[in-house]
Amino acid sequence: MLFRCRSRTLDLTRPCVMGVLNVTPDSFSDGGLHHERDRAVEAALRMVEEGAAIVDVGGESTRPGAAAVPTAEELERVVPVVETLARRTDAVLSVDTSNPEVIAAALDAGAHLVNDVRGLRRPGALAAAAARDAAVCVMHMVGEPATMQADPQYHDVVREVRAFLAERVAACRDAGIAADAICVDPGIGFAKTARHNLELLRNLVAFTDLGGPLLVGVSRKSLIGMITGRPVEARTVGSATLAALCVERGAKIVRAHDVAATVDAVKVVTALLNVPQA
Ligand code: 7PJ
Repeated sequence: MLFRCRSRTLDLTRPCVMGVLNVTPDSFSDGGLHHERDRAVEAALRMVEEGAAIVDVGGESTRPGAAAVPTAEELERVVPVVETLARRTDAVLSVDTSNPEVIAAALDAGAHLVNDVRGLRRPGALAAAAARDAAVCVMHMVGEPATMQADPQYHDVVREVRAFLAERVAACRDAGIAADAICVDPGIGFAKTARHNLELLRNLVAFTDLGGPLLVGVSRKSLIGMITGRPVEARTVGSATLAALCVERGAKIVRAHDVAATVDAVKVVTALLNVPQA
């Protein structure tokens, strides 16, 4: 299965890891935008060395309850980092944004893939991606990050998330995005209770026939914290284990903070999946 991301093509016969690069003030603690950018670039290059096929650059926190970031600030964080990385690595560069101006600017700076937790539903988002022949990841979420965890309710979470993703894939196709440039994501932790998340993960195979590769992000999420009782900085093993199980259930891209550990986990599962049957 080939995933076309503008000038890059990923062969997802072997599942891959998308490394998470947060370029937000809270993630790179101390002073100065320059310093912050340099650290982000170094962190991204390290992830590529550790085996990440994709680096997901995000300038807006989409964690539950997070505040919105003004466009100018998001541009200032994301664009220079993408520009530098486009020169310094062959990895696929993804931009984690819902903002049409940021989508356009990041793609013009050399990004290949738009990863939008809002499923490219903001006016102009789809057009900005399509006009630049970008690849897209459509993720399921209901509402906005600030309020999404208030009281999520579904009658049948698997069916509803699946229907949403099918509709978003159709919208992307209608906007002119090629079928082999679209991936789908059930959005673990986005407007979902722990039970919803577990139900989706158990039935992940239901999302493998939507026409594009399946991407899943579980890394360090509160679901892992709930299961293991561990704080965010001690969730590597839980996250990598769950990522491996996602791959076993059909995920082709796993989004992760701890790239080296996740790459190993994915390699182990992939080896088992590829054992020739006698
Ligand atoms: C996801 C994401 C995810 C995709 C975030 C966090 C929250 N993009 N962006 N899928 N999560 N496609 O990393 O905890 O699950 S931000």
